[in-house]
Amino acid sequence: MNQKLLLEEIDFYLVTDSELSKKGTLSDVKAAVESGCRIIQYREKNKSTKEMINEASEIRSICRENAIFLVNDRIDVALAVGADGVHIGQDDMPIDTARRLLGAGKIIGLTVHNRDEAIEAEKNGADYVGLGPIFNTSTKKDAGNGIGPDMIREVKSAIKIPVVAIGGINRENCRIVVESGADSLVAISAIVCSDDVKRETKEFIEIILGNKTA
Ligand code: TZP
Ligand code: MG
Repeated sequence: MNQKLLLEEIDFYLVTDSELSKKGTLSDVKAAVESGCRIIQYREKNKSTKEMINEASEIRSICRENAIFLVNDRIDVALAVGADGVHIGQDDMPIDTARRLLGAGKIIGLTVHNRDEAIEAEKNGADYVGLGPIFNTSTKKDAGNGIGPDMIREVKSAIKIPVVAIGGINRENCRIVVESGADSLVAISAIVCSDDVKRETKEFIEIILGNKTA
């Protein structure tokens, strides 16, 4: 399977959060993949490297043929478990260094906040950009204020690689995100704080697909 081609077709993207999760990261990943989520980013800020490698290997197995599996920040963990790639931020390892370590076949996503950063990300070889926070969010303490959905259109018109929208997105406001041109969207708290991750994921996917084909 060519993961980079598949990336173009992704609609709903789950990022894990063990601090907010009601049922735990592995349970969230399993439920989301069973509901049709085809991209998972393992984002873990509190566990030891050993714990992360154990958990990431399990996620690798759950995703296997059904979902792309990326690791946030930790290129070493991604390499150790054979993940499909990484998601990095503006202050993490430079893209060209990450590319050298990972190889051409792996996916590298970069967080951007505006058009200029998105153009730079594409130029430096990112496979997609994560744009946000679209709305205010308390999930990422240093995310800053919401940039608003209009920024999605602005960034989309400037680059060719997929744009993944993130930050404060829930079932009520996700239509405007899709209508503004996002290729894919992330919801963290809306999913992992839910009592029924399976149902919540399905509902997001249905809304996104309904709006994409409308
Ligand atoms: N990066 C920008 S906003 C954010 C991250 C990781 C948090 C998104 O979480 P939520 O709960 O979907 O607002
Ligand atoms: Mg980071």
